[in-house]
Amino acid sequence: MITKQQFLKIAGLAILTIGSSSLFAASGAAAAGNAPAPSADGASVVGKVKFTGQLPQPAKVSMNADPSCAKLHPGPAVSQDFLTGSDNSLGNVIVFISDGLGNRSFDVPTEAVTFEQKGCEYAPHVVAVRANQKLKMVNSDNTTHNIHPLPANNREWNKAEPAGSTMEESFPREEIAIPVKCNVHPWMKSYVAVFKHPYFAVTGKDGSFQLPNLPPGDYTVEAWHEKLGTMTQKITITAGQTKSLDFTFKAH
Ligand SMILES: [Cu+2]
Repeated sequence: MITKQQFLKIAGLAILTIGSSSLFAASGAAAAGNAPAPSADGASVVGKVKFTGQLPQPAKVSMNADPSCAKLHPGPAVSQDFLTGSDNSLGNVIVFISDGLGNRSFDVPTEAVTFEQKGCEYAPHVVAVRANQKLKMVNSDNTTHNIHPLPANNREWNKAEPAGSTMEESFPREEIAIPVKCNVHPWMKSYVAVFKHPYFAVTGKDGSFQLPNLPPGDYTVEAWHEKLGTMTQKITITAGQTKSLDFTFKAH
């Protein structure tokens, strides 16, 4: 049995040996941010996000207002704000370096990050991109959706997207995170986080994350959850070191 994280690690190492950083970035985009090119003294922060206490049960979502959506869900659809796994692990958390990178600048990946509307839900529910990186929005449904980001630090826009179509947009400024809604289907909500650097990850339901290829230094690492807020921890890492760091959110 091999976990997704182990797979990504192995895949990353395999690609490292053939020396292609662009392939690594493409394969790691969903789970590990846009991994920067490996460097000899690169350090890593790895860990897990958990919660204590009792989280609310995921709210049931009625899609009856649009029968084409409702028929895609034989069972009840549920909101994705609390994605949990066994062992109190917490998904849909963005873990990122919030301070310590100084004035370093990083090339923007040429690959787009895909953000899908499928079953009248956004997939993934929380997506992260780099500033000025293309966000490719795909409507895989047989109904018209509408994508309406409500940013505080970027330009607001609001576009209808016909069934089966694709469009691209980008956000020029860092913002963690921009709420996105669909004006056609009021239950559709998601978040897009925009980073000016590549050191971020969005947890899956197993709560695990990794921030690879960090230059040695002193950093603040932040974890963000749409309902539970943010937590920060300070770390110092030396060249080549792998440091473990866990975050535990209190349910309230
Ligand atoms: Cu919609």
